[in-house]
Amino acid sequence: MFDPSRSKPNLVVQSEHPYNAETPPDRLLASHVTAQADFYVRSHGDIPHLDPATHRLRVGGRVATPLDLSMAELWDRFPERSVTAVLQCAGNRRADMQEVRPTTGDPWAAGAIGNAEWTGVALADVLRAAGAETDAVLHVAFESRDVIEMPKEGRFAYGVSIGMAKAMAPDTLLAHTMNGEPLAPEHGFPLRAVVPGYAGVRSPKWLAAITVQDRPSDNHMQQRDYKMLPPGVTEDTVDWQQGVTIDDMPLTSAICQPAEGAVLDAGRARLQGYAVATARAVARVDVSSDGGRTWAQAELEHDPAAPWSWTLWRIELDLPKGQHELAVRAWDSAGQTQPALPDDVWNFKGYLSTAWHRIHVSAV
Ligand SMILES: Nc1nc2c(c(=O)[nH]1)N[C@H]1C(S)=C(S)[C@@H](COP(=O)(O)O)O[C@H]1N2
Ligand SMILES: [Mo]
Repeated sequence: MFDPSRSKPNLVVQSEHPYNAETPPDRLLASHVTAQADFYVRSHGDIPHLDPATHRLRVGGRVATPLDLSMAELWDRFPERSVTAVLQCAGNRRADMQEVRPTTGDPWAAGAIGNAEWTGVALADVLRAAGAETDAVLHVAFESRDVIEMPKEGRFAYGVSIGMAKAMAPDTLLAHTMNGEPLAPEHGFPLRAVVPGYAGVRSPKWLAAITVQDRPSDNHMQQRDYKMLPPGVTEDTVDWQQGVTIDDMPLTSAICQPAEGAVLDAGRARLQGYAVATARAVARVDVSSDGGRTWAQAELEHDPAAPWSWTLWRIELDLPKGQHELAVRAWDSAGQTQPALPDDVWNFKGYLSTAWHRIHVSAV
């Protein structure tokens, strides 16, 4: 059985059932890839314990040759492929938004994110082997083995979908390995999808079935959750058909050091954190020690061979005695940057909380 206190001793737990826990800021900085033991977990239902000897992947729908593959067949039949990519929950940094007005969902700080090297096979190779139709208007729906229980919806298996173009992209994987280790049960053992740049929700764990179809998945997770909604909409008035599906994640950044409320020695202080631009590159990271009135440019560390990976940044700033509001904002290669205030992006689900990340410290 999965024992979170043993397998994930460093995480900050948001909820025990379902198990949701985030990486503390110092562990995010610990290495360019986040150790599996430190990697955040977001689950909507149980954590199934699947037997890799009997677990199978079915591929059907608009395909010439439906497939029904054992894990051994899946890994033997297709070329191995690795991609280093960020996985981030659309609810990352929701806590900032909740200071504006309450939202539904767990109050994640900046740790519902991690960067990992994922290894498996390209989804595109599997779709080609099945003779899938690959017209860009089609969708690839996924179904998983975990069971979600909701007051209104009842019990159902997790399911989501992605568009055909993203499904055929060479970096979209069916993965068995994370940072060179088999996936842990809580990360989807023995099989998960990894859809780089997309919100974590589109990377189903415990994957059991793939269907090529002419419409998005009709699963609750795809239809009535994880959508962008305007600020006036509430839980009672929401029309999910009007929401925009969250796929690509927006530009974001966070301060991981120092911690909120830290008391520092006056003088030189080192600030560090991450920035993520998903489909684009992080062009610049600005850091402020006066709440955003003036800015200095951080030093960036990015692996050019790993475009889906995050950018870690660092800077030393002079902090005189007193209270300071530290802030960070990233710029991408298209010259776009982050909104200043969580008020600018508030929505009742608390998704895509990407305003300047602010940390309050005192120097003595
Ligand atoms: N089957 C299944 N896949 C899932 C989920 C889930 O609850 N069940 N949660 C999704 C969400 S919302 C996120 S953010 C990521 C989290 O992946 P991790 O727990 O490996 O960090 O998994 C996604 N895939
Ligand atoms: Mo998520």
